[in-house]
Amino acid sequence: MHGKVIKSTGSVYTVRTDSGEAVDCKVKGNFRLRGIRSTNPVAVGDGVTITQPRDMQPAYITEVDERRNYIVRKASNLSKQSHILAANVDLALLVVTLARPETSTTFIDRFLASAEAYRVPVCIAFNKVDELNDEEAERLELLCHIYRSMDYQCLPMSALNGTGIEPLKQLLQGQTTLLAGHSGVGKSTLLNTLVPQAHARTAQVSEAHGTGMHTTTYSELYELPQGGALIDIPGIKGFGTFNMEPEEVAHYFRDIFTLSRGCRFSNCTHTHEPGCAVMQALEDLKLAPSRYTSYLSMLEDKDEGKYRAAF
Ligand SMILES: Nc1nc2c(ncn2[C@@H]2O[C@H](COP(=O)(O)OP(=O)(O)OP(=O)(O)O)[C@@H](O)[C@H]2O)c(=O)[nH]1
Ligand SMILES: [Mg+2]
Ligand SMILES: [Zn+2]
Repeated sequence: MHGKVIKSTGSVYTVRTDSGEAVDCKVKGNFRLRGIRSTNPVAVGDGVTITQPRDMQPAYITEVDERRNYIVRKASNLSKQSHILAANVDLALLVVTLARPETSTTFIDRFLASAEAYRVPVCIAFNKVDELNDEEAERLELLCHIYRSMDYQCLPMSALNGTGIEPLKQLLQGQTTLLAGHSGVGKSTLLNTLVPQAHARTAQVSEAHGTGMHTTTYSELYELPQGGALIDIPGIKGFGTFNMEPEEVAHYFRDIFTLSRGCRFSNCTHTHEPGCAVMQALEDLKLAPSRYTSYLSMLEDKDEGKYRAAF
């Protein structure tokens, strides 16, 4: 039987078969996909073949279709393994908040670079705009300017008062979209706004630390009423890089990549070389310092061969 994975708890995968039935499946311990070292061999969004024995035995996933794309993060600090967040997505909606919790530009930039590497388009949703003070509102303007100038769509929004929800609905129509971001930024709240029957659990961020409570603990795909689907996942702490050569990192920073055409050396790493157009742009205030900092943090990751959270 063939179907699509619509929910993953890490050990049990719910598959919606092509005939519309939901079947809980397991994966055999020795199941591995060629070329991907990941902690989860199967992810929400995967097309799969399953066998369903008759005698009350659990159903098993026996094969995973080739993926159109997928998006990964490192499984944990210091881990060399990756964790596949979702497969076969049309769009990643990176939900960020400037405060409570704070999403750092390093996190945003690492996510963007990783998505670029895996060819997943990203829209940045700046949620909780109803809560911003004047200083934070100014920062929002600045960040939207930075990311729009490299052609990333930015949507200021509030899942609570409805700001930006209409344009978001239009953007999501007919697409399979991954909701990504830190714990507590409002991913499940947005899901509930767009798919009222989802009834996903949400929880207030911690008063003491201003951080999320890791409320969503599994990944699940929900059909949108207007066509398309949303994949809600647990909050992401940090974002590492994989299998990237130092020269390659710059390819996934759109602004730095464009500037690098002006560098004297084609293998310039933009760290110390003479005639570096990227460092010149930084000096001339034509490149956002936060972008350069994020770029360096990804390069460093590479040098040390291990993951280092920047927050
Ligand atoms: N003020 C304000 N609060 C919001 C908004 N969106 C969500 N929240 C609140 O933020 C808190 C966290 O929301 P969740 O939807 O649980 O966050 P999440 O991203 O799903 O978090 P995890 O499941 O832990 O990854 C809840 O108390 C929501 O009510 C918003 O636009 N404005
Ligand atoms: Mg959630
Ligand atoms: Zn350079």
